[in-house]
Amino acid sequence: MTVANARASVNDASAITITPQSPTIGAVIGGLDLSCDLSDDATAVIRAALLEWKVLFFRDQDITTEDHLAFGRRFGELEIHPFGQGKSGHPEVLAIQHDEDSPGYENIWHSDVTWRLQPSLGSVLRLVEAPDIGGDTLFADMYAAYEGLPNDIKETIDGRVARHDFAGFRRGLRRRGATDEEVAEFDAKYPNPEHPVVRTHPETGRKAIYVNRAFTEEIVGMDKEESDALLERLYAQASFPEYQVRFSWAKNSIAFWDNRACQHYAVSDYWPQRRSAERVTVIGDTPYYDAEQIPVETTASPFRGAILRANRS
Ligand SMILES: O=C(O)CCC(=O)C(=O)O
Ligand SMILES: [Fe+2]
Repeated sequence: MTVANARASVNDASAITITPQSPTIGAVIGGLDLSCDLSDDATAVIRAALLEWKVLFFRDQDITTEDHLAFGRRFGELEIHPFGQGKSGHPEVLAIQHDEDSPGYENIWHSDVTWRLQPSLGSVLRLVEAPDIGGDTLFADMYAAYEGLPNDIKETIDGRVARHDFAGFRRGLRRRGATDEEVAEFDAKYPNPEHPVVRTHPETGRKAIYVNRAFTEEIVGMDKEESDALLERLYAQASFPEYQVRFSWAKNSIAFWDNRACQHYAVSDYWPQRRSAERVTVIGDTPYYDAEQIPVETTASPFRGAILRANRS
């Protein structure tokens, strides 16, 4: 992979291989060199694979920051994270670094930035420095998690909305000495959005659980006890291995996930080793619930696993 003539050649769709990593979620993509541009056809194949497998993995992508940004932009406009650390000179590149002095904290099931009115479509994360061992990331198929719920819970949550907040980041602001006025500015800029508890995916029409332990505060219109108990039950869905895939990173591995269809959990088991990653994030649309939208057929759907123990009475 040479950088000098990096954008001279183009990836063609015919070379792409897609290797599933579990029955419903995760596929390794081969045949692409992301230091080269994607043709329109190749972009369409990757987009379709993302919709089908919810998270795509790429290996050995020794690419520049420009290449990383160019790949992300093939799928939409990129966001700037208001609280995270941007890479110097590249505000759309979020630097996620952990070491002895800064242990990983993304070890909580979540979908990114659901405290935004328009949470991201997806993220493209590239590992820049891998620990010797550990530091895997798990992804959970939230369509399968929804499909695996007992009918009475589905009936209770369909059409409901939940309130989201950036509470963890607000605590971080306060720790770093932000004034009340500064915090109030962020509160005004990112007012608590209400998103559907069950989200209809805008491209597949499939239904996914769209509450997460990191950013969801409460289900609107329920008393607190009832809302807390129901949220706990929904959060538990992401934790079942039947809905998951686990990715072991190496330097220059990339994961591209659909934030509307899956949640992720970065295992924080490598401390005090160093792990360093860079993320570009594609802006998404306003989440909605539409009971009538007809889901598209995919080979990876629907979830056909055994009934989970949690559903047995
Ligand atoms: O470091 C990782 O593997 C994932 C961290 C994370 O939650 C993210 O990049 O959104
Ligand atoms: Fe995340």
